[in-house]
Amino acid sequence: MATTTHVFRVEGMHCGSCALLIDDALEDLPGVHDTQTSMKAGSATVELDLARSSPEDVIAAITELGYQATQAS
Ligand SMILES: [Cu+2]
Repeated sequence: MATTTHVFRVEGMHCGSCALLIDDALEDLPGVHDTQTSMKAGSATVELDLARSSPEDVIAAITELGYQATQAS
């Protein structure tokens, strides 16, 4: 299966646990192979199998936790 890397800008993180919380939630999404969320950078980098989840699904999962996410690349 093929994965592609997607970068999301995330607003509203205020500490390292916010980033861990987001990583945990994203790893539960089908088709997510790796995530790296950085509070410092205000971003989440996600290795995603687009056949199983879309960037919109990633945004929805982050939004559900109370943060604002937009796709950066
Ligand atoms: Cu926090």
